[in-house]
Amino acid sequence: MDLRDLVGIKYPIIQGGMANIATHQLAAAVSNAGGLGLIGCGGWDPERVRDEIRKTKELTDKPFGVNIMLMSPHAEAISDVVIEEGIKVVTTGAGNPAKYIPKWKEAGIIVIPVVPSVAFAKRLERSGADALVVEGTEAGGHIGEITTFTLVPQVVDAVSIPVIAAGGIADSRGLDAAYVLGAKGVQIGTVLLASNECPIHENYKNKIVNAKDTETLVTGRQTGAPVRVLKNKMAREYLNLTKFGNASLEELEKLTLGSLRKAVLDGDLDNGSFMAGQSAGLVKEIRSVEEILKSIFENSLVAQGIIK
Ligand code: TUI
Repeated sequence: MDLRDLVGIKYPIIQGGMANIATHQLAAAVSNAGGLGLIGCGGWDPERVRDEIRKTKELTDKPFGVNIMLMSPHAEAISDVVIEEGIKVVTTGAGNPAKYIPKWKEAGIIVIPVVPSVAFAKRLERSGADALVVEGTEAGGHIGEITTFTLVPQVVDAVSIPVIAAGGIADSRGLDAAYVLGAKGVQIGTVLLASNECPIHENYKNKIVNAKDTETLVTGRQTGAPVRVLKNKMAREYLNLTKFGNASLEELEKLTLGSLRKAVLDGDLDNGSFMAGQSAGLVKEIRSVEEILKSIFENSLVAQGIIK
């Protein structure tokens, strides 16, 4: 089943649940433009999430969802907030959501975990997921090892629920390619960073627009939480510290502590963690969310019915 029919939206496009970035402003803008907006809970506490949900409801009457980052200490509490607030779609990342799926299904929630591997995809299909976002290593933020181009068709062959492709998709060619690989929708994040409605510092948006193909690197491989970011002083220092595999976790944590917030809120070019995917090189201008979604879909062969 296509993502459009599964969640009742105009374009088969989900917004990534970007921590500290995917607030009610962005989620509502994406939903109002015809995609599926998501509130990205990141490390927020349950009351902040509830507040963001209520603000989103004030801004849109279209479907929207909540992304729960499972490494958060608040994940368990947030798993109840989405039920209490009548949320229709939940996506998850950075962990295994299996223990929450029964109560979410009972509440009528459509559950779409983000997965980085075939094994994890199969496990979550068995646990009752309705669809999967299959995210390749091209994506920004916390990532798996496998590329979108190889992972999506392997998961499509391994499960019978709809697969939504993520990682490296920023234009209509990416959407078409995802559908040719067997996906029934796409998730985008990086291209939405360069939107008028995205509530991040101008420096962050400009860094995306100016990025070339080789502009990202991956930190945190040593600590087991690889994170793709745009190159800067902070990212290089981090890599230097981990080069010989002997940096202490404390040292690394000190460097990353609050660094995403420094990027998002202060636009701190040296010390911020500017999470972004490899598709940053494809993003050339800052546009409205509506223009971005429209251009991705209306220029696609999927829109013309040539690819199904
Ligand atoms: O989750 C994401 N992307 C994210 S989360 C995030 S916040 C963060 N920042 C620093 C370190 C860690 C988190 C920023 N970007 N994408 C979905 C995703 N999920 N990518 C990889 C995974 C994943 C990884 C391991 C999912 C499950 C998993 O298995 C865990 C298990 O329990 O077996």
